[in-house]
Amino acid sequence: MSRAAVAKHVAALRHLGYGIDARPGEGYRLLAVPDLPLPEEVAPLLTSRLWTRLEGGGPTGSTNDDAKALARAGAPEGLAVLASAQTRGRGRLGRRWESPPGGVYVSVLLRPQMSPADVPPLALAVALGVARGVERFGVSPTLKWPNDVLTDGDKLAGVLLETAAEADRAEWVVAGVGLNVRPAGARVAHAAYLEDHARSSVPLAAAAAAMLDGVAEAYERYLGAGFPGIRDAYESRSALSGREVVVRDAAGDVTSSGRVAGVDGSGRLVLEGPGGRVATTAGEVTLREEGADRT
Ligand code: BT5
Repeated sequence: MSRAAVAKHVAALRHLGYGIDARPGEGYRLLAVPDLPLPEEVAPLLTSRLWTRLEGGGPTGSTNDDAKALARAGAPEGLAVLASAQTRGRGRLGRRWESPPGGVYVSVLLRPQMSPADVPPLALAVALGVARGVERFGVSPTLKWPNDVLTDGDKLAGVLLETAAEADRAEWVVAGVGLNVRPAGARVAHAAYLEDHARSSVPLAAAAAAMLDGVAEAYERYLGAGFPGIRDAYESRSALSGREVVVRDAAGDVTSSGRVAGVDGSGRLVLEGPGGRVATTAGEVTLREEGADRT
């Protein structure tokens, strides 16, 4: 490599936030690595082979939008778009996902060979994967059906699944995860932060890699054995088991209520109510003993 080429790469790395000392006649010295989920930092930490292409790492609008554009352009399964902050982070049903610096925002592109009906439980698999991934930092998250990862009842991470399907086959699935690692300034209401519960500080690249490895493992188990393959792992972390809950639809109307008996082999939430057992495929769950404003 020519000197000019090296200088160009060094300039690009400095632009990303790397601290690099240059001494004429001696060479370069790496002084500081930016605390960002940059592909260059995340890739060496990954153990899963699923993630073959990492993109982004800085601020963006929404990693789900970025990944969806790449999905439509034909990108293969195994793409992951990373961001350090988002200006248009989205939750489900048009809700906002607060995405300040100090969090990790990731969207992965999956192309599972499955019918569209088998796609929604993937949100549970992804949430489980995130929980298992961050357990390596000494945290023990719980799962709130369908897509929340909690610690002490507050939301550590959320999952947003978006998909395109043909009549009998999913074409692509973009699974977006927002994970709060540490607060940057004001705390988000009812948010939990990984570093508040971890053994030590967590670099954002390490958080991203843990999440990606966890998601890959849960996804592969779901592909291999369906929801029954991850059901025990999901149930053992469920924050809802045995709790009295109310389920509402997108319009806010109550669709069912009762005591949570568990999650069935299709990933549905099973409630025991006055009229017997009811399985729910979608909805917003609120604990009865909490205020209705808690998610
Ligand atoms: C979710 O929605 O939990 C899915 C969040 C997915 C975000 C990721 S980030 C990467 C990718 N790119 C995107 O644009 N999105 C995905 P939902 O279940 O609808 O929860 C949304 C609710 O969570 C909001 O209405 C708030 O009450 C709360 N909330 C917003 N930001 C939060 C945060 N940072 N931490 C905890 N709770 C938050």
